[in-house]
Amino acid sequence: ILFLYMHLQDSPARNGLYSPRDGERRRVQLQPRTFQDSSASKKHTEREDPVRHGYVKDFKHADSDDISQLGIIRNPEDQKQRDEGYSHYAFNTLISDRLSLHRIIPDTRHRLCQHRQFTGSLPKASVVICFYNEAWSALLRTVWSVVDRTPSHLLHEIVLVDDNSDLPHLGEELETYVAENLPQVKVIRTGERQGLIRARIFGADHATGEVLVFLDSHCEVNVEWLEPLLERIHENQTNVAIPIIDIVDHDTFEYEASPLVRGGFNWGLHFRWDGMPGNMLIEKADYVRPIKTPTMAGGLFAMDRQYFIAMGKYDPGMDVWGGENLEISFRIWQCGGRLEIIPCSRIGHIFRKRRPYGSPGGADTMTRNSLRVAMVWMDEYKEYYFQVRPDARKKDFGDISERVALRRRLKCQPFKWYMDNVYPELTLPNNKGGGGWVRNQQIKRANANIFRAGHLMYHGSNLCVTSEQGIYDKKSLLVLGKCDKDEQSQIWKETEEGYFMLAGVLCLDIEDVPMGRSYPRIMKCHYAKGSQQWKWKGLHSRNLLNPASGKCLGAREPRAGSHISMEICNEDDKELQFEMVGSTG
Ligand code: UD2
Ligand code: MN
Repeated sequence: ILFLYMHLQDSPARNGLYSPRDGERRRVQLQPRTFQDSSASKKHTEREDPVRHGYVKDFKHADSDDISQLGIIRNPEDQKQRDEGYSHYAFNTLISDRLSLHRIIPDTRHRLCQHRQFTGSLPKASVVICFYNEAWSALLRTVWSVVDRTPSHLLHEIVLVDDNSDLPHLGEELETYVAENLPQVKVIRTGERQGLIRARIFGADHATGEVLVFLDSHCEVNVEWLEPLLERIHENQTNVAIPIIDIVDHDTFEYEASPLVRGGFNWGLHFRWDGMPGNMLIEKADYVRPIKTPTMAGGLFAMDRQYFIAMGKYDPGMDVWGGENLEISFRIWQCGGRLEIIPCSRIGHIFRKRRPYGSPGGADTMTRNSLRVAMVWMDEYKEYYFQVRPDARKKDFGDISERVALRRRLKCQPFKWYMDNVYPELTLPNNKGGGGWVRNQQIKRANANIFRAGHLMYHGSNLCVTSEQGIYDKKSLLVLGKCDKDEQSQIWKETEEGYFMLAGVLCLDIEDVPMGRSYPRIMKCHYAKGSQQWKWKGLHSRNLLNPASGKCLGAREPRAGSHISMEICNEDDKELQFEMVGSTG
């Protein structure tokens, strides 16, 4: 690999590709491949099959309704491909490579979204996709899904921005493939690793469509994904439109609908999903209307290009990953725009368990970037960030004078305005009473109709019910973990109907074991009661009952790391006592 890397660095073809000053599409002179017997060239032929034939040899129906076979390991080579895929890309590339680049995915939109008419005068979009060392099949499936599911009169172009990847297939092979198959696509290269934030600025600078749409390099857009986004921007140039982000399972590649959730953040300045306040979803039509959201996850959104420029693009002082999503969210709201989730637009995204790349020099870019957000946009509220992250106080965040000047020039609102008008649900850390977490019982009275959210705490301990594998991993079991208010895999939303959603994404459920001990786990929410419905048992007791199984949540060993299990309910049993200790109403 090192050899290939050095080879690529030296290769004239590579150096002759697009640099930041040279974004125009042009054909690259082809160099003979010199790594003929490497596995890369072998994969090359395999990779081409899905495009030409719709599936890879031996796997005849690689569409979403029949992907269960695709993970089968037939020989040591398959095993190797799978293992290497996980280590390079953090998802199952064995399946991704076998799956059609044109696979059909379930239409996850609400019924009311179907058969809608759009005005004929929607603006055209430039779709900007930045990538760094992305898997071939995931990148190309992203591109093809856009080509396949976007009316050509709305697709101005697709701009693929290579952020100086060092994998061989993303070099001239990609260039050739695009030249032969994808006339809508232009490939540009940053020439030096910029990180996703500057790579997006670079991509936007080379785009010429009326509207910019940003996508990650491992997405699949769904039916009629673009029209509702464009419609909203067409109505008002200062609307920034966000799709619902569906989940493409990183292990199985199943495509799953996400529930309707909004973007929020916590005082550690981490993005989080918030359940919808109950009063926002009353009529059926509420599930399809634009929904105002305090923040965006970051990766997928549409924005008028001139507006993007006028609003100061992104903060170019931010490196690699993190923070830019809150920065652009605060900026849009505080400077007169509007951030909305458009429920009729759905895009699948592979949520990986870990990020498969680092930053140059291994720097903690998230903290540095968050500091810039705090210093430029948050006024006195930045103190709450420092309360949660005292270590950040002494860290370097570079020069922010241009962003401060931008804020002044755009005459933006103070952060307090944002808190009061856009995100009043966010409570301050340690507020009132100073005792850390507020007991949920009190919150419930104040907001009788709204779900409650917070930690599901092992009664009287400092241990909280925690997902073992993060918030997106379907089937993850639960363990006791030290309570941490920034830990998304501990934040449960209890809805009125008795569903417990972890970070607003997956639902508390139980394993389907007919006899013997069973364990709770998190699963896709189906909202059909059954094993996903829970009930606090008795008046004063704190047993959490799962009526479908007749059992209660329990922890056999009251120590961090031990698994939560389902036990015979017993209101006096200490090991079965839990309570909600919450933050927001
Ligand atoms: C989320 C966002 C992501 C970004 C990030 C915070 C979604 C679905 N994803 O994390 O878009 O806002 O939060 O910063 O909302 N990339 C580069 N150069 C780099 C590193 C990454 O071009 O140095 C590309 C990468 O290949 C990918 C995109 O940037 O296409 C986003 O990166 P990610 O997928 O690792 O971020 P994710 O989804 O964990
Ligand atoms: Mn991503």
